[in-house]
Amino acid sequence: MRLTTKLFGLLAACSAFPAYAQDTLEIIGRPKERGIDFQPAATDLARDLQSLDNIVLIIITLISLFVVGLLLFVIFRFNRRANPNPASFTHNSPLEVAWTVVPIFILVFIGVFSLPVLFKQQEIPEGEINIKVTGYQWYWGYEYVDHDFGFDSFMIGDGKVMNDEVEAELVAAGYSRDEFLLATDTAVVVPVNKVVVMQLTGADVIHSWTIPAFGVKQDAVPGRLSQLWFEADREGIYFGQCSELCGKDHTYMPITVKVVSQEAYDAWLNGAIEEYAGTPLSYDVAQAD
Ligand SMILES: [Cu+2]
Repeated sequence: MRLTTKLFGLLAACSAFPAYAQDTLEIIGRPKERGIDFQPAATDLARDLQSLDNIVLIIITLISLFVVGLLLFVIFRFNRRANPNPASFTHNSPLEVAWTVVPIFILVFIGVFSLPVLFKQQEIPEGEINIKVTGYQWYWGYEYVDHDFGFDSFMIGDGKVMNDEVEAELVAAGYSRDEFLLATDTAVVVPVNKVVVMQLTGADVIHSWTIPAFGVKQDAVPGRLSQLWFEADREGIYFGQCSELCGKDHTYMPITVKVVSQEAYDAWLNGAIEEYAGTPLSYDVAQAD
């Protein structure tokens, strides 16, 4: 059993070269058991939306405390015993103006911080790396359109159950059994500190592509092309999961992104172009014509 497991692992390691151009990458973006905080931010987008979340958290905490305080005040000050003869007025114009205007100011205040973050996400810059992402039931397809090649990305462990064989596959791919349900056989590989633009679509139903540590999430809708962008500033492995309920195996179409150095990316790119028959880097379009 152990021998077959090892052989299987070796085979897996040999047959899927482009998936792991590097062995020493740290796993940064992944959910933590009992974790309630954000994953470590690896892009400005993620940092921006995490600080926006902190601002909103402070505001809603203050509002909640204020409302609870008011409720307690009314309960104790105006109960039947403390206040046997209730007032009979029904309107108080200054108060009504106040509870309309104050929330408007609060919302405008939040908007001042929120809208720039939204625009930054949605205004897509010129991409240094362009990748087309297609959501399928139930896996992801990636096309490196600059170099005319593409590949599909499946979760490691077809049977969706953890066993020795799956563990061997995970280990061969540079993961451990902890990454079961997160790691994929091939990964999106991108260089660090480069603007990556992704165009997304769905082949069958709506899926959604996300990497929480990058602060990006975008629906992949059949018949439409939507875009997202990110510029990761930390090398490492980042996981995400399809985030739009898309059928029975929705749970089993995770996303793996490897952010690597430019040298590692170039090496990976050359290997991938060879493996997936992409356009060689030296290919000169003018000469070909
Ligand atoms: Cu899904």
